Amino acid sequence: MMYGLKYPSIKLLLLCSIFYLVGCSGSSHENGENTMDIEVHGKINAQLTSPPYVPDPIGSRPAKNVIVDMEILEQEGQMANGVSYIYWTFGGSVPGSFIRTRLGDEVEFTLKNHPNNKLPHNIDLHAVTGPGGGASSSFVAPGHEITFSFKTLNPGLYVYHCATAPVGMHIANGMYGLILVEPAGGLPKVDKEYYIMQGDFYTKGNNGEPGLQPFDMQKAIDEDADYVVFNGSTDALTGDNAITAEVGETIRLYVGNGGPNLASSFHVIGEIFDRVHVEGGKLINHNVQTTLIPPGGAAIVEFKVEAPGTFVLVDHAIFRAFNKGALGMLKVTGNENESVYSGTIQEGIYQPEGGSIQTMPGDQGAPEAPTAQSVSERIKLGKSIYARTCLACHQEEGQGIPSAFPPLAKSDYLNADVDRAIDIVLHGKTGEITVNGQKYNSVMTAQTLTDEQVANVLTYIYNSWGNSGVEVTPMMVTKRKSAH
Ligand code: HEC
Ligand SMILES: [Cu+2]
Repeated sequence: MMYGLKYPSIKLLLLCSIFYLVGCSGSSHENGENTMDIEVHGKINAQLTSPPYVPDPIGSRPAKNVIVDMEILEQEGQMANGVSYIYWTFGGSVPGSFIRTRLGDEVEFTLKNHPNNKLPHNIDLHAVTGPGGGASSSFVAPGHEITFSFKTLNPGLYVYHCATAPVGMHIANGMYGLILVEPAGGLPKVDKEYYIMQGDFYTKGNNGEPGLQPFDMQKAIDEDADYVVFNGSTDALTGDNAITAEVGETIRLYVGNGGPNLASSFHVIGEIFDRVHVEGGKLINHNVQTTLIPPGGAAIVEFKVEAPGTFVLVDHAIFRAFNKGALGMLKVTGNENESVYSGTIQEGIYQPEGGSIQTMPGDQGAPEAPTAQSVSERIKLGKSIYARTCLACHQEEGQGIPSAFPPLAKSDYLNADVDRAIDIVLHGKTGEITVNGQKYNSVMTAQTLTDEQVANVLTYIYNSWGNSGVEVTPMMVTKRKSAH
C-alpha cells in the first residue's frame, strides 16, 4: 500500500502498458482487426467427418453462416480384440465428428440426443467465447434437440466435450472431439491431413479381459487407466486402419487429447515434426521430437515423409503404447531414399506386446433373455442385466454416485414400494426424490427391457446389498404395464 502510494507514476505506467499489451494481442484481435466485426457472406452446411479423416480445407472462402448438425449416439463398440464397451459419442465415433470452420464464421449448432440414448448430454466447445463454451445452452435430453449459435473469434485447434454431470464419466466414455478454426485465407496447403485424438479408458476388467466391460468410476478417480488409445480403440490406427502417405508428401496431423486424465507425450517413431502449432495456437515450434498435449488440449503437427516404411505413433509414456494401446501406424509407400535412411524396414516391426490382446473364449453371444426357472436363476440372470443396463449409473455395489445417481444398496426408497420400482424401470423417473436422506433431482430414462428382464434385474437388486429380498415376477411387471 505504502509502496504504491510512494510511486504512483510507476504503477500507472505499469497499468497502462498492461492495457496496451492486452489491447494489441488480446484474444479477439487478429492482425489488428477485431474479429468480432468480420462479416459473414452466405450460408453453408458444415461437412463433418469421423476420424482419422478431416473435412476439406476452407481455403480462401469468406466467413459464412455454418450449419452444424451433430447427433449424440450411445453405442456399443470394440475397445480391443474381444473387449467391447458402451461408448457415448458425438456423431457415432470416438473422437466425435471433426468440425472445420474459419475465423469469423457464425456457427449455428444443433445438438440432437438420439431417442434410444439413456442420458442427457450437452457440449462445451473450447472454441466458443461464452458461458460454459456452449454447455449452458446445449443441455439436451434423449429424444430432443437444441440449437445455439456462436462466432469463432480465435483461430486455432480446439477440443470440444460433453460437460454433463458427472462430467468425468461423460468424457471417459468418449464424449470429445476437435473443432478447427482456420485463420483467414486458410492454413498452408499440405498433401495429407488426419485427425487423431488420445483418450484414457477405465474398465471393470483389467486390460484385455474379454467381454462387455462397464466403466469403472473408482479407477477413473484413481487415474488408473486400463486402456490409453488413439481414436477410441487399440486398433483404430493399426494394421488395415493405419493412416497412409507416399514418400515426399507433407502430412498435417490434428492431434487432440480428450483425457479425461492423462497428458499425451505425442511422438512418431522415426520422424521429426518440422512444425508444431504448440497447444493448437499460433506459436509455431520447429524440429520437435515429442510434443506434450494435455487433456482438453490439442496440437497441429506437420512433417514431410522422406522414406518409406511404417512409422509408429505413440504416447511416449511408453507403457501406454505397448501395454495399453496408445499406438497407431502411418504407412508410407514409395521408393527407398537411401540418403535419408538406408536399412531394412519391415512392416510390423513394432508389433506391440500388448497391442493385440490374447483372447480367451468368452461367454458372449449367449442367447438373449432366457427364462428363469427359479429365484436363484432369476437373480443370476438379473445380475448380468444389471451389469449391462444399470451399473454405469448405479455402480457395481449399487452404491450410486453422490448427488448424481441414487444408491440401490439398502435404498429405503426402493424397499418401500416394489410397484413403484417396477414403474421406474419401465417408464424412467424425473423429479426430486429422497433416497436414504439424500435428495436427488435428475433423469433416469426408461429402460427398454422385456418383462422377464425387468423382473430379473429387480429381483437381483432386491436380493443384493442388504435389500428386502423380495422376488419380482414377470407377471407383476405385466400387471404394472397394464395399470398405465
Ligand atoms: C443413465 C443413468 C441410469 C441408468 C442407466 C439407470 N438409472 Fe436408475 N436412476 C437414475 C437416476 C438419475 C435416478 C433418480 C431419478 C430422479 O432423480 O428422479 C434413478 C432412480 C432409480 C430408482 C429409484 C431410486 C432408488 O435409488 O431406489 C431405482 C429403483 C432405479 N433407478 C433402478 C434402476 C434399474 C433397475 C436400472 C437398470 C435396469 C437403472 N435404474 C438404470 C439413473 C439411472
Ligand atoms: Cu454426455
